[in-house]
Amino acid sequence: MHYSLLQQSAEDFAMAAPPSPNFHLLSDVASQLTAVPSCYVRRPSDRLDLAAVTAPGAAIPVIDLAGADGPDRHKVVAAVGMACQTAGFFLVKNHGISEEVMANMLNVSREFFRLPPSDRRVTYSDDPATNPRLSTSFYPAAEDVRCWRDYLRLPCHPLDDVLPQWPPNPPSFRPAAAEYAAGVRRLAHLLLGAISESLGLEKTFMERALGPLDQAMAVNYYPRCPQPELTCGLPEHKDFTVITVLLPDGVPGLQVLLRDGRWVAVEPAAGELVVNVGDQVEAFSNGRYQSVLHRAVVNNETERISLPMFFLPPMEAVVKSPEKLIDDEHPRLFRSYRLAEFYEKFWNGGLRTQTCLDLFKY
Ligand SMILES: O=C(O)CCC(=O)C(=O)O
Repeated sequence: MHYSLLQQSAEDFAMAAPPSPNFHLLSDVASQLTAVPSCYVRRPSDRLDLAAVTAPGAAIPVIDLAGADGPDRHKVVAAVGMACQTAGFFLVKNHGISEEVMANMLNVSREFFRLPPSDRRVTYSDDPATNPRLSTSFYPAAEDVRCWRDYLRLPCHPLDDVLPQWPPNPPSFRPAAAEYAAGVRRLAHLLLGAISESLGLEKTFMERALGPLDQAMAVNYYPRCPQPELTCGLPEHKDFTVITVLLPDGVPGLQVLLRDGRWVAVEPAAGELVVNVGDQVEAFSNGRYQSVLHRAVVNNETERISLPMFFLPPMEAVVKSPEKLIDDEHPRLFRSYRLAEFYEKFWNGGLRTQTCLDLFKY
């Protein structure tokens, strides 16, 4: 199948009807491509100016969470509040997830994308409502140009209910992913407590107001790309989450837009996780903390894997900034909405809706 696919022209590649559930996957053909098919080529005006990207540095703060439950908690809370207010992205260390658990998660993700298509046994779907799903690009139905990415999307909560739906192969996938997902959930509670306190609210206020957190992971797989300057792993976008916690594999690729308009590369040290504020914290905090544009670039040397864990309010939650955060200097910025409404608008806009939250502004 792959040979006939490669003999097709680039246009055929874009337009052909799927003869099998795995037809669409870039990872099945990328290693045999010597040029980027036209369906992945961005318009010249949309191509990324990679030479203008600032090298990683102090712009993305590193927060040591070791003291989060001790007498120095106020320092951790202040650092988290400052990071949310400035970059909107930060790195965390001493976060409670062991290097072994993170390495196992990365290994099983790599192994998953190396399985022959017939062994992946997960439903291929372009429908964001299908979970788990193995898919490609971002949302092919709403895109003119595809992203150089495949991904596996896994619901992660409640673990006992969702685990039987996860891929059975490789056999170590489920135990490794379950241990990692449970660890990141503990970290998310810690971070939301710190964010809530940094806004002058009780530690549990934000989580109680938003409802029991939903949790889903993406296993992003960006194959090596023969012409990375023509395409993009994921174009700039904001996350519709409360927060996102991303496990990197050490290959550079994540870039974040700073408040001063510069793009900066994010390159965490070994063991660090990347955290970012999503649209729901922006709405809840009445704009004090803002969701930030970020993107993933690809390269012509090696594949890259990234594992964002998305934390969301439940679909029926009403997202609304509390009265305590509204005053004459901070008038209410967003109308309240149900998460389900936000979710639908986000996916229908594809990544072209970089700022879905604008649709809810007064
Ligand atoms: O791959 C990355 O570093 C970024 C991933 C991302 O932004 C996403 O999956 O939404």
